[in-house]
Amino acid sequence: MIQRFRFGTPIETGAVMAKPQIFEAAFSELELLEDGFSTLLEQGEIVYGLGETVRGINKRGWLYESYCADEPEHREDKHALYGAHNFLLLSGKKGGPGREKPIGFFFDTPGRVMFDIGYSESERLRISFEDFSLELYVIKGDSLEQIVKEFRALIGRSYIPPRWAFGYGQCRWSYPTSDVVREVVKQHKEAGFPIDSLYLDIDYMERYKDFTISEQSFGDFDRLVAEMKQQKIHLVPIIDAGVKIEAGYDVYEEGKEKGYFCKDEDGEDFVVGVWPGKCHFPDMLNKDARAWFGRKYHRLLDKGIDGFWNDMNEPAIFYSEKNLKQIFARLEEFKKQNLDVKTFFEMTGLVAGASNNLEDHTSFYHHYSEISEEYSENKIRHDKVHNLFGYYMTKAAAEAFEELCPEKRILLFSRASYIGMHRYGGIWQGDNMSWWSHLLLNIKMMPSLNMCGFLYTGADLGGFGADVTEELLIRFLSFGIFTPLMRNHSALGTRRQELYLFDKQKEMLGILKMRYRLLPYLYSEYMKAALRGTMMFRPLGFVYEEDEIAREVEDQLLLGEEIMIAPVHEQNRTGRTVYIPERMKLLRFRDGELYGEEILEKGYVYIRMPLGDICIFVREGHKFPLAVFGKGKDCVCNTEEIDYQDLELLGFGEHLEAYEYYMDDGETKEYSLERYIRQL
Ligand code: MIG
Repeated sequence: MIQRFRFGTPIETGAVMAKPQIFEAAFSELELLEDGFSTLLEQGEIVYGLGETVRGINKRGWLYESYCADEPEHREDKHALYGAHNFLLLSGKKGGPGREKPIGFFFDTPGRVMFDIGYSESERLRISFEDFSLELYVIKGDSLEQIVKEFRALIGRSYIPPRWAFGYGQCRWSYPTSDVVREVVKQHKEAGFPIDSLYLDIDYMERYKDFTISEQSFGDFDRLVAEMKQQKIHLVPIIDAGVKIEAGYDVYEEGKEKGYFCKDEDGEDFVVGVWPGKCHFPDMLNKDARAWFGRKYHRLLDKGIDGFWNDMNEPAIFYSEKNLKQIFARLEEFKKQNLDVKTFFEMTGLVAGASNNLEDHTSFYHHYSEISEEYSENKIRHDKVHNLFGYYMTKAAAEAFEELCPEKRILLFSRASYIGMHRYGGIWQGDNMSWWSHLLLNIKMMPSLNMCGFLYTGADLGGFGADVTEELLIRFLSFGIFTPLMRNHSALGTRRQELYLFDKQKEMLGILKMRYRLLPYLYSEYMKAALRGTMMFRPLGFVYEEDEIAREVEDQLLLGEEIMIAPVHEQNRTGRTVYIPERMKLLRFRDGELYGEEILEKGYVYIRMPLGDICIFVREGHKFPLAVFGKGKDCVCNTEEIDYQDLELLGFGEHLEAYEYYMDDGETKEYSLERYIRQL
């Protein structure tokens, strides 16, 4: 059951599909404060939710903030990452003194929200708003899953990518020329690695101008796309949020002429510095600007491109022209001074503080077409709607695709997001590091994101910043084979992490092979989760609600109804302790082949997992499908070569439930649970 309450004068966000009637009875689920809400948390009560954030699956014990941030340091002392996902799910201990049943809350507002989850007071949850205006949805149900399902029905069906987007993708900031792209693909093929996509980072553009192609480095772009297509490789270019200010650049000229850019106080186009130098932000909240920006993607679609990633759309700001002027003026003063401890750090802080400066957010404005009826004008200051920018940039692209190629699925994912955007695209988990702790973070984020509707997601495998090691890369891949987005990406200046550059290629190949064998299952699970509004990845506490140990396990996940995974996420380990929440069968794979089976009883058990082994734990009474690569081939090269019909089934138990296998054409939008599910 969903109850809707309204506080203040909420700004529309476009998160929910249809708003239920406002609930008339007095609001009593949370205590009302001047600037938000509060409630006591009982001992052992779990707080799930918040999607893309730092720390655990259980969000208790920290202060989180919903304010989309260009945050390259995903450390546990941070409060916000790129997304704003204001959904919480409280799960008390069965038979505990507090709330008898689980309860969900969606705080729908586009501005800043603070979630103090047992930080200031360990037994208290406090949610406060910079602007206490919101639509609040309270969701009650008997189980966590039921609540998630109702919430997901409220916010609408998750984005569905083309099936090829479940293949392995390789990225690097940057592959600087089309010949380098060719070479990277060639190397993968020669080493026998299956691969479906190659990502283009900012250097394919001419001076970082959106929707242009560098004549110098990618002059043969059309030929490149054609060649890649022949090899079944999809090229996926990046699109940035800022449009370069440059006379004669048509996107700039048009946007300026039509008034489609965000404005400063005086109504002038607001100037920010990002990659290309000085830029304007297209006003993604203005529907005409959005339609205009979205249609620009056709330039690349026309060239045969069928996937995009939207970056820097929190939006990230290196500096604003206005602030930079002030900084330079202050530096002139510093120049004349004898800098002491105070003034020296003031000076360095001044420059370092230029990026993503919050003052800049209060210096520009949107013309928000759908702001809500209560507002007499459409003009709104950016900070009030900050969390919608990336969402509406992605919506711009998705709506244009709907118009330009309505039949075809286009791959689309974004860095910034808000709930609602999950209908238009996926997200990648941003600039993580080649750190072991970030592999663990990746694991923990999956179910939290799934609750909020984000199903198509994954982290930069191997880690984006810092230097990877072979071992970390292998462990990242060993988990990454289960995530819908499986992309290896790394930053400029870090160690290269293309798989063919390492010694243990045999292990890596075996892991990738396993990904492709799992594809029918992963795709089927994805589609069912999208079409039914369920989660592909669940924390153990969702299923074993009464098992106190299971409720605390955060480095193992359930995938679908059938299997559990327990990745190694620490260095120099040849195995790990796994909590088995019910009798299960361990299946051990190497080189993509099953080579060991073991029945495990409930409880803790140490499992050997040497590099290259993939361990899958099957729940009793269940089975799941794997692709078979026969006909003289011990591996496939891409998602197209997989036989999605002739499958091997692996299960555990005497009486096996039929597996509901969903399989459609993977390209068009004719999804249908009735038509495409078969019982295996
Ligand atoms: O701040 O385009 O998260 O994936 O490689 C760097 C360069 C800008 C940030 C993205 C990252 C991408 C990088 N971009």
